[in-house]
Amino acid sequence: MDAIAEIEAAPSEAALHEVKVKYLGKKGLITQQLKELSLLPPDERRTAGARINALKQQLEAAIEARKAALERTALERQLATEGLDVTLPGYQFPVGGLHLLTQVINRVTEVFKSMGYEVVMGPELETDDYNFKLLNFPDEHPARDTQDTFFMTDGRLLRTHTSPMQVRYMQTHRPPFKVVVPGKVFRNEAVDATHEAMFHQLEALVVGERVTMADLKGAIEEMAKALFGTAARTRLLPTYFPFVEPGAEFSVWWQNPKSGKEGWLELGGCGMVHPNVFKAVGYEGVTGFAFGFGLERLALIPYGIPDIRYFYNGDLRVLRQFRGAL
Ligand code: FA5
Repeated sequence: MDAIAEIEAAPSEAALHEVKVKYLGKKGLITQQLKELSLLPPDERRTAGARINALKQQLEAAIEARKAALERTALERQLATEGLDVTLPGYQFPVGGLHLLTQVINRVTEVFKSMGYEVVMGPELETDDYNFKLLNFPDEHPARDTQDTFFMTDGRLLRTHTSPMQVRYMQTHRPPFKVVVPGKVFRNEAVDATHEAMFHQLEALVVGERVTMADLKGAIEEMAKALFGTAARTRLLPTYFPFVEPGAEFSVWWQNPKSGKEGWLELGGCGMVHPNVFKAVGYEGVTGFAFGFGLERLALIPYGIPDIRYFYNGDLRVLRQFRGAL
């Protein structure tokens, strides 16, 4: 059998090694021939040497090729027996998610950002001045009773609404501007299915020259359409808040696409900024509107959540249902 055929037929790496030793080892046939070159006359030596060297290289290349082939077959055999079984069940890694309320807050602030509003935050611990007095709630005014809260011994209180940020923002900025303030608010409430002692509001304030009630209605309408679809409708009913004049409560008409249930969803209060509030911050020659509403309300009804307390009792069976809801 010639050497190349012998190499190509070697059934294993060990057999291939033996063939290699037989030809190229210290006492191998090729090595032997190279040693015997010196016995030849000089003119034959050169051609014989070239021939033997070429043969040697040929054999070396064949050995390398055979080695690679043997390795490949071994790997294939190993994969066939030890390969991954992709039908086995994988490991489940728990994945967290944003709380439904966080998702709602993010979504609503995105809507306002897209309408050119700036988003700012304010302190939850407030003074009586910011929460009431500068918003035109005089001392002893009965409107204060609608928003009872928790007081610190130094007279500060947990804010009952996000409206104090109207005053704080106006004191530090010049009009025109459009701003929204999301955040936590607190009230001394008898807690029930629709009232919590801690909840969230979003306040909007727009001030400039010739800002009108039509702009207010337009802003609420745009928000409703962005949140509930282009068929959404809004309604304003006159009501009283000391810091706006005229004042209104606003609702959106809302329809659940799944259950078909529909109705007016009362969201919050709104109105034109009261002249006394502008006076308190030293603004002249401008008008403005403000509105504020409960973010839990906004999430409760559309998602069919029957009780506001589900937002805060940490029951994962409830919260998991709203992972990535928006
Ligand atoms: C206010 O808080 C005014 N600051 C709103 C406002 C802003 C009027 C700007 C005019 C201009 P009211 O007390 O009605 O208003 O509360 C607004 C909304 O907060 C309510 O419509 C409701 O959606 C939500 N809300 C009020 N109390 C609770 C509560 N205890 N639990 C959950 N949500 C509440």
